[in-house]
Amino acid sequence: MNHNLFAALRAAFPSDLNATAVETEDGLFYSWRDLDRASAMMANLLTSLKLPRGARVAVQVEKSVEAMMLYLATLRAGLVFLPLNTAYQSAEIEYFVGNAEPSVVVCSGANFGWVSKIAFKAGTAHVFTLNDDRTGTLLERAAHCSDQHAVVQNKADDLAAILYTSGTTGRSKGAMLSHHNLLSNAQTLKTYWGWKKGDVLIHALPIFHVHGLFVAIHGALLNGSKMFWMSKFDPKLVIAKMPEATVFMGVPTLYVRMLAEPTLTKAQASHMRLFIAGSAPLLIETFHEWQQRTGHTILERYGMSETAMLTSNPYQADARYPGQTERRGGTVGFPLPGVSLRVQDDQGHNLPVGEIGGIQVNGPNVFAGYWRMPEKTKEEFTADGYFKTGDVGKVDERGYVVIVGRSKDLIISGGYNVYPAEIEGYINEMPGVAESALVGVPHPDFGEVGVAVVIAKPGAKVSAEAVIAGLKSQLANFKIPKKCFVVDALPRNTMGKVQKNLLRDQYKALF
Ligand code: MLC
Ligand code: AMP
Repeated sequence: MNHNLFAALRAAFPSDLNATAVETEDGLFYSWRDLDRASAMMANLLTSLKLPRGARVAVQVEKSVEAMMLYLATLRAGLVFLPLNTAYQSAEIEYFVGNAEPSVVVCSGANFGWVSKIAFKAGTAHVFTLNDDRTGTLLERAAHCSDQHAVVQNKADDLAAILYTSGTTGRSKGAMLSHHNLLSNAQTLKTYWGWKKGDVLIHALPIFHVHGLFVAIHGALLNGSKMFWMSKFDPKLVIAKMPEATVFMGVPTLYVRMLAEPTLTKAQASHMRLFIAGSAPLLIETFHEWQQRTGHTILERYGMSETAMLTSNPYQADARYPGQTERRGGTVGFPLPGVSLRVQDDQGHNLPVGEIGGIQVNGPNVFAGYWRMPEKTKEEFTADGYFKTGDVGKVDERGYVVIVGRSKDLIISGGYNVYPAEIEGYINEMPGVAESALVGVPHPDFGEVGVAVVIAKPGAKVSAEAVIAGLKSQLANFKIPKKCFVVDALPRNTMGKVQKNLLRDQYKALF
């Protein structure tokens, strides 16, 4: 049996290959045949490069249907897909490319100069360009390749993708996901979320993270469902498309922004079947407001780069899942079928219902480990094979999982992760800076944003503006603190450790 994820996705294409698979906001229509042929041509191009098994294809391009086809082509060719956030700048890309040593790098034409320099320095043999207007050397070269391609044979645990997720301390870690991790998760969600014939997905998320790349794309493809494809989230456009669609997936910020639109009404949303939220905590206010405005109850689910989806609120009462009847705001629902979830204290004891501790998981969706970091991998798993999520929560008396916080020092801003240690490292390198602390505070749009608190060296002058400007020149835009304060001292406990909880409290009403 071939465990290649693409084989399963391809098998789910509808029999009418001329039907529309993707419709874009610019009025372009792609048929299922287009997806099949273009991914075959790109796969043949990749195959012609004669890369070793397990070679990585690193991709930092603007969202486009062709970028999705490149993902499918990479799977098809049995290679490993490595998506990179378009906001990443040179220092970030240098690290990922240096660490993953991809054989192929695909970037936008506009970035070719600096990206190719980094890639060639790291030993990458092939750098292609792909733009969001159907141009670039990747498509030029693929145009000469055959549109027939036999899907490469893969074993269940062969790698399909590496997703970098920042480390609490030190540098980012590449989570290695296998064909089976991804396919088993997609199949589970297809059943659990009741995907059915005629479903149409509004795809408005970026395609370099789990949510937009795996949950959304695999969901639609495995169901043979059409997608409305938006290169960038636009609340007005999503609302305008609701009468022709049935499923939407978004991070909480997207729901907050749609609620600010007067066109969001019960009538406008009446054709929709399912609204799914995740990647960051959905405020209970947003959950209730959405119910009132649209008549729909958002289904919140919880996942990670290392595991894809872990828990979900129920779609509807179902005899197969006894007791899982309603979607409850403020919870992330039940462990998905096949996922085992437990809560442990710091000493490694399982905690009973209602008690708060570290969430640990096990299941066919849980990743194989971090790329070339066996020690880190070992640290993050328990002796009996459970992955420590770094999320803190409990299981309530009805079995719903509730996330109450994180033991990892992480800020989730508009669904993107920001690791304070990384930002603090950059600030501490700046002239005149003695020390810094980055804390997450509530924000009405992004849910949570970073605020930097900085101490200057004795006699040195440091301005908040200079700190922000210095970070902007080096880091992805979503990592930039929304405010910076230069102060005389940081609050410390008796051990001398900075008390971030006090800083969070001090700045909690800033936005
Ligand atoms: C943009 N900015 C952000 C930001 N996105 N700042 C903090 N957090 C973010 N998420 C910055 C911009 O650089 C800009 O700064 C300013 O904020 C305003 O930008 P904007 O035009 O309002 O932003 P926009 O382009 O509309 O993007 C907002 C967004 C986007 C919410 C649409 O961030 C987004 O698509 N988020 C989804 C992320 C996602 O897919 N996460 C899934 C992870 S998977 P300046 O200074 O340049 O003006 C995962 C697992 C799981 O977590 O469970 O799913
Ligand atoms: P990432 O590493 O980008 O995949 O982010 C994963 C993290 O996002 C998880 O460990 C959680 O902290 C957080 N997360 C995802 N979904 C939810 C949710 N529904 N509620 C709260 N936090 C979530």
